[in-house]
Amino acid sequence: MKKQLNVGMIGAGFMAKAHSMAYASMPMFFTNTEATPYRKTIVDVTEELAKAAAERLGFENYSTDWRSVVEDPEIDIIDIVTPNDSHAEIAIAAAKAGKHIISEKPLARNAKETKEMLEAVQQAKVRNMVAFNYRKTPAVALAKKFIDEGAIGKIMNFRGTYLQDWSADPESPLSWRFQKDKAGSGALGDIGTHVIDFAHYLVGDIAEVMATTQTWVKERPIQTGGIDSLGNVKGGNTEKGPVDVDDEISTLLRFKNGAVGSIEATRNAWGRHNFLTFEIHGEKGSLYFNYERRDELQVCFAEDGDDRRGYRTIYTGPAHPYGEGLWPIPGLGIGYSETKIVEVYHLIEAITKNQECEPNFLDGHKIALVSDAMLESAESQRWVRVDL
Ligand code: SOE
Repeated sequence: MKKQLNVGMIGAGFMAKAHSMAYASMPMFFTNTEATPYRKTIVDVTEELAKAAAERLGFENYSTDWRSVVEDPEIDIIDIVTPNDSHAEIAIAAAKAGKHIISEKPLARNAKETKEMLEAVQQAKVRNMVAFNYRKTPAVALAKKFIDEGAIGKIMNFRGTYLQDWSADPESPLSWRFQKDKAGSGALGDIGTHVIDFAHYLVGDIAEVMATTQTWVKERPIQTGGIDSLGNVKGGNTEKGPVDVDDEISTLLRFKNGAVGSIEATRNAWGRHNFLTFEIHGEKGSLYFNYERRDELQVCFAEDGDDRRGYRTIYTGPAHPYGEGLWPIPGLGIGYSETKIVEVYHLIEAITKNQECEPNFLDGHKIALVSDAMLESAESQRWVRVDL
């Protein structure tokens, strides 16, 4: 019988669904683990909501008191899927209670909070992971493998975008994602941080940034009911409230290793749904990835002859990262779920093998430092050094 690691999940929205699905499915995909996750207790704000979440997402127990779940000796892992303003408080309490932690991204609202979280997990010596799941896409991990093998040589340029359109409609409600005190920032924290994670994972630490931000829709209908409405909810509230975060950010980058690049993020790009991309140019070749075609990595190797050099497409499958657990032939295709399943697999492996999680709270903290520098640069309209 495998060891069972009990999960206490704090929050019961969109990400709770994604994480619960991954806990349930991971043992069916990755059969070689020493332990399996068990959905023990879930927390929501009212008894009725918590009970419904437990039934829907397959948890044994439910609660309205996250502190009692964090203190529960039967719980091994605290999974934080609440809005950004509560990540720090929950993670610090969980670390003090000796629990391993996975937190949704961004790790917190700013680097002051992420620093405190990092210190807490380091002091408590608990495993800690931040859920930048897109680096768990096989094609992205394949890009990392090629870079580490030197297949494209020294990197010169990283060009990353994350474009969505669910908030382009001005009637899309004022959820917590548009409020600075709850979210920390707008498109930057919500989706731009995924691209910063790609940049750090694939190229190296960002040293300096020059950014500009825009808030296109300055007020939105106040959200009624639920905690996280993405997109237009027909027949919603007519009363409006102010948006005090960025809708869009465009940034130039200088990396510590000399590479340069750019990042753009917006949730107001009509026609772009989850257009998360990178193009990386090295001295010996280039790599291109677009999550909207997530099974593919485009590669161009300079050493190919003049008459055949050009981008070609590698369709990921069993020969590529995570292929041992995912589907047995290329072409069956992966989705958002599989990135979350690989994430849980790595969390369980890190806990049982006593290894660092990737990405961990240190990575989440570095991303927060870069994000803070971007906001400072947008304010001052100058290059800002990242204080890593
Ligand atoms: C909303 O923009 C969102 O749910 C992000 O918060 C997630 O991180 C992203 O993966 C999908 O879009």
